[in-house]
Amino acid sequence: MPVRLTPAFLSVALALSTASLFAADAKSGVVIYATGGTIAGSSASSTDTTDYDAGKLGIETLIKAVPELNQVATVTGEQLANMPSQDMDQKTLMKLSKTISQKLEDPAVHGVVVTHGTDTLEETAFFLDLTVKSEKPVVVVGAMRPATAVGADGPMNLLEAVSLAANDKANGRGTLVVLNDRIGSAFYTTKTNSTMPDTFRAVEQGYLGSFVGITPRFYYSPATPTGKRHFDVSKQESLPKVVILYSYQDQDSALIDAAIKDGAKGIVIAGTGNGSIPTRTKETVKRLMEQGIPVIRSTRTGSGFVSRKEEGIGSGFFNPQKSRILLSLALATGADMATIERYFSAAE
Ligand code: DAS
Repeated sequence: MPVRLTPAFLSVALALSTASLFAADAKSGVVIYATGGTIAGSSASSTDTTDYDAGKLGIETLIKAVPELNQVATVTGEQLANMPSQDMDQKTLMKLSKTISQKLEDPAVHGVVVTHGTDTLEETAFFLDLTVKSEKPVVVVGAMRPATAVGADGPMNLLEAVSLAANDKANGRGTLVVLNDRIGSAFYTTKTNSTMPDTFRAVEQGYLGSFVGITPRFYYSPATPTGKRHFDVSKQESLPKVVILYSYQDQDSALIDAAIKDGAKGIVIAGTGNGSIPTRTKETVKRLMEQGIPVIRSTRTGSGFVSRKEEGIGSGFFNPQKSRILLSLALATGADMATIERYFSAAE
């Protein structure tokens, strides 16, 4: 099945002929790091949007499919991995973060784009937001329909992501997420729907901006999320293991204990409501905290704040998957319990 080009790209080409709509500096250097996902997905059927293979097409194919990229920036691509994002691991994350940090020091590079599967895109984006220290834009982009599908969203998403990474207005905003014509902050954005193209949202915090044509339009001037920290992983080889356990009626402590036996150095519980957990598990959580093993109580509800807890630590605004990344980075950089509690409190 050929990668679909014609109809969508024709209209993009027409839009590009209106030069005044176009804010990006045509000479900006943008590096695309490809890691796989649906944006590089392929299927034998043009109507297959669920059972295709993610992470099949190489970065050259993705770039060639969107010749308009060259009008937005001087684009180069590098294949860092090619996997469905459920297989993303800390080794690749660390490599990505270190490679991007180094690359952004190059004055010829205005920004970088990371192509990624959407399933764990928010985790990688959050990790990069906390570990890459640069005023230059880092944009993480994916697609919900494979490149071979009717109405594939990947080519336009990629073009918008590169346009954003090439644009001065994206500077100083941390890592950004682009899908479905919208720009989100990696700090808050999460995947909210398993199959729909408008899946990425920050339920309470909203979007930072959107695209008009392929020009990014921000709603606000640059701001830093409250309580955002930087973690230097440049000398780090690996990250401590942190697991997520899902809470439900009848939950007991068996899996918490099993996780610790398996080498977990921290636990995140996707608690019910405001991070509540069954009474019978509280003693275990208390014991782990006393032993210096942090237990973060987040929420399985999909949004909202988890307040301070007597047993364990409330996750603040961080959902379970973001809590896992934050706790792992906190442990890797030697944070003590009080510091970890502060990281999750959403305080400055
Ligand atoms: N399995 C998905 C992944 O790679 C496909 C996608 O959404 O990109 O995350």
